[in-house]
Amino acid sequence: MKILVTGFEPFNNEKINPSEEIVHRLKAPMGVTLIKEILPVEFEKTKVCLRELLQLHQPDVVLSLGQAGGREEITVERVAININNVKSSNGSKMLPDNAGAVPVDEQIEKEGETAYFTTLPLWKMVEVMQKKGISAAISNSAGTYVCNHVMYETLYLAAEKYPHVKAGFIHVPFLPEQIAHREDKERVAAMPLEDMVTALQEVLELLMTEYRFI
Ligand code: PCA
Repeated sequence: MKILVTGFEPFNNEKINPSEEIVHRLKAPMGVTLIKEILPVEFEKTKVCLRELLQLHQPDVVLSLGQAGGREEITVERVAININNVKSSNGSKMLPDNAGAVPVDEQIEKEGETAYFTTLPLWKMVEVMQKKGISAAISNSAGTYVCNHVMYETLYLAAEKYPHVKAGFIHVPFLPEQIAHREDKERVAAMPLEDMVTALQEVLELLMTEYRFI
């Protein structure tokens, strides 16, 4: 079986994105062809990239990873919504993507569903990480930025064109070095890279056992 695992380049003035570091370190479980890709933090480009990647590799499973700075746990996303929006919830800030795009409340796919649920086994994924002693939880919102966009697009493509493809998204916290220089570092969560890699390697092994016969 084939698993496509994606991470992201850095964004929002960071020099590093933990999701990219994790992807580089993951190993293919036995019997799995693991394809690794680092995506740009750009709404438009990721849409094109995902179409090309699914067409080219024909994966059975797509697992995408991204940074959710401030979260304490590794979080498995339940749902992706049909909205691109860079405005913060109280409207006070905008975070342009790495190409400078600033969509506000734009639909991702005119013909798409309002939302898609992950087709990966949420609770089992959380449990295998917790069993390794790593903080993990379900998240009920992937936000409205590029991560939600990537999760939505993948599930949209799966629903429309690749019905056998299982797909989902995992957000990871900051790395310790990302918060070391911050004044509020006492209050911002971080997790060592080693733990994140251990957790995600467990998730890959789980996905292999869940889907090896499809
Ligand atoms: N996190 C952002 C986009 C890229 C990333 O790593 C997000 O949560 O949308």
